[in-house]
Amino acid sequence: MAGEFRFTFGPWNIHEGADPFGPNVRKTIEFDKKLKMYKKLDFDGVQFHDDDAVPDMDVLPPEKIVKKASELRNKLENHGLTAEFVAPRLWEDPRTIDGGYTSNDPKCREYSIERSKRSIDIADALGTDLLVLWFAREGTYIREAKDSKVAVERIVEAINAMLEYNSKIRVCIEPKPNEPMDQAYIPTTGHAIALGLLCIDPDRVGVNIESAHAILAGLDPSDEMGFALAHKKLWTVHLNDQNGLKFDEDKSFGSVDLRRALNQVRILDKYDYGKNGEWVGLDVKAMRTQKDETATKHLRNSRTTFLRLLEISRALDDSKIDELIKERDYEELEQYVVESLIR
Ligand code: 3MF
Ligand code: MG
Repeated sequence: MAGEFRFTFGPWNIHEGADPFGPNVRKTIEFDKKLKMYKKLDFDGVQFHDDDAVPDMDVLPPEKIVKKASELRNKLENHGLTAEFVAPRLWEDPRTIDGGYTSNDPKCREYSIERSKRSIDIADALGTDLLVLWFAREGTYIREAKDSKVAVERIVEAINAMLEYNSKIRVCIEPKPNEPMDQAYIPTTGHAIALGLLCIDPDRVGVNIESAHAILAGLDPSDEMGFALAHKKLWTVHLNDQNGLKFDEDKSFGSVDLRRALNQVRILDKYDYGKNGEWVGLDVKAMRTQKDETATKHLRNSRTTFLRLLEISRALDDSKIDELIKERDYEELEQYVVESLIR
């Protein structure tokens, strides 16, 4: 237990504070300015939506997209930053209203697959082999709208097209049970890993576990991580926190339930997460009430909390824990863990 962790986040984590009931409350910070903030916040990696990297990609020919992404790679290098992953944004274009890969309209499905191939080109040009798929609209508002068996087959077909398109790319599924859809087709880590087994090259399909998404599915994020680790599928994480079953809050890591956060840090540390180049990703949002000047604190705070919990976890006496487990004295074990957090 002595690994080093490297941290990453996406530019969308510095945002204007709009919610479904109110407009922006903070000024937009342009992308180049955001890039300058990474190192100051002690982050070394950047996660991208495809159009964070190449904003006008839908109107550019493939060669131009690659050229722009290569220019961005130089810019990242100048900042001492690394691109961790690219994720196709398949939830804003009118062609993705009824889903991307699972849309009932074949033209929309085709668009989604083509767009994903362009995302892969961007990943390639940025020097990463990781493509994250958050299946935002791959689900339904009403169950009768889509056939769930066909939907799964269509997602498999789309992933196969990506795996065939680029022999190096690794596809990393970020499961989430709901929001924006009422019912999502790939709600949990188990679903994501099982989906990978249906693909032509299961070794190149893994998962991105987001704490809040697991909590929204009624699951413990560290157990989801354990499941993925047992399958050697935990290729990235989106750490954050979530206060019960409501909208996706993306709260700062550990801000709701420190013990739940401790257990995530602990399992990552125990199984040498990061040894194969995995990053500790955060997917956190500043509160809407936060003023412009202080709207990056949620990132620094989440990283600090992770590292503080790492210290606490490493200070726990494993032989004492083993003894309490042997004695089946879980009351004492629970108190030992709780005390470690309130000292
Ligand atoms: C939604 C999310 C997304 C994904 C991102 C990368 C906007 O709940 O968590 O963040 O993480 O699109 O896949
Ligand atoms: Mg996320």
